[in-house]
Amino acid sequence: MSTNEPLPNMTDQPDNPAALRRRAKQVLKDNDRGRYTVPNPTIYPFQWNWDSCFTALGLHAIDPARGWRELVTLTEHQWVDGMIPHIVFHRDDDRYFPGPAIWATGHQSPKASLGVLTSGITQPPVLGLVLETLSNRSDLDDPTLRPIARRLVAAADRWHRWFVDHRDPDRQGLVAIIHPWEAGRDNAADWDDALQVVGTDQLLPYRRCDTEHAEAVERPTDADYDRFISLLQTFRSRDWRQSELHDASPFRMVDPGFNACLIASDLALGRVAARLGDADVAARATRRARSKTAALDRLWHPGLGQFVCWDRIVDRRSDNASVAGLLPLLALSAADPRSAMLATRIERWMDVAPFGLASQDPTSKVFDPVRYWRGPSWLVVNWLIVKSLLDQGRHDLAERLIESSLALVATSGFREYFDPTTGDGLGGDGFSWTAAMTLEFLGLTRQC
Ligand code: 9WN
Repeated sequence: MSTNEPLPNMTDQPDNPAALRRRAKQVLKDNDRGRYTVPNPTIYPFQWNWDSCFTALGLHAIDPARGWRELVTLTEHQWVDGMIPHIVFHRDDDRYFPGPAIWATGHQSPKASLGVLTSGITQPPVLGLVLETLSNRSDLDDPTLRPIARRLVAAADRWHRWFVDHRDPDRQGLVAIIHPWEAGRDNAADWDDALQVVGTDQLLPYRRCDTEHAEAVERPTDADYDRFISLLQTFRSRDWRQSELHDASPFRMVDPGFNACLIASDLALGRVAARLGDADVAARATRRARSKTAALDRLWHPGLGQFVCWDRIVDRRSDNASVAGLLPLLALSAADPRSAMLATRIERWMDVAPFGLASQDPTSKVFDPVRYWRGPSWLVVNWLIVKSLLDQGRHDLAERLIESSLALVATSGFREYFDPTTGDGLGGDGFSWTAAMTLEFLGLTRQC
């Protein structure tokens, strides 16, 4: 698809949605390992935290019980301290680096004694959001489903409490990530300055595998990887004692997108807990969401008209405009004047880079349309933005993003991410979360 070609309009092509739906379901079936789904069989042969949550939405459309099962499997590997890890290594597979032997987290999750190990960091908390979406599509009075939903509510509540204890130990109001992989936006330009101070002198030799499966120019650089692995080594040297890692980490970043997911998930969790009659969790989750929403003010950048990261190491606000700074639209009310400003930003970005929503301001100097999280468009982020726009009553803009996301998949396939200036597919193919989001968007086209 080139920049000059018009976007295929899905509603004008009645045959396409059905074909796309069939193909999306097939991708999910291919990547289904029974109790969990791999994001992609070659590049990512394990279970990833936020991938699984988004994928559960697509699985639910095929088989509701299987959708719920995906979330249950993920939470079965919750650590005893409450963290839900970012990767669960269900099977041996040496196609991914770093594997379980490098993480060496050992005993921390209840299933570790059965040989199923995990990574030692977490990922964006979208479990609450997904839990509510599935709950709204299900009968929570069903005696089989009710205990499952209650169990997931309890797991999400424990995880969200863990965030406060371990990622905001000084109670500043927002949580910090201690590794770029936690944001799920590995090489975002948001961390460029902060990663400079992450030392690599003690780095043990390693060999990355990702560039064997995907184009190197579409992946993080070797310099990025050195920092990723150096941070991992720092945490491993502390035997993954989470209570120490925040203060020990040379990388502590308050990410508006990550915090927005946590706030939105807490609000969603509160509503599901209330439906299930769990007043304590409902009150706790709502309280957490309110205080974090107030704390977001500190991340507002008036000059840019959007939110930005805060580097907790140097106590400084960033000037970089990434898509993370648009995600607080999930947490703000429509009456908040910043909501309209964020919607305007989204519109402007899409005017410049019309294929989905760019992950970095397409007018910024560091924008790179193909290098992973420094510009490309990701369907899961588009879904979060669409959800926030619908909640804000901006159906026009939501519809535009849905249409362009569907056009991307129709033309370029179920790729990991897409060039927002050309619509070309990038990274891996046959991606679970891209397929799941396609099913979501196809469902939403009927509602807009
Ligand atoms: C590290 C699985 C994951 C996604 C992340 C994405 C990428 C891993 C990697 O793949 O990260 O966690 O090795 O590149 O950045 O968002 O969850 O799809």
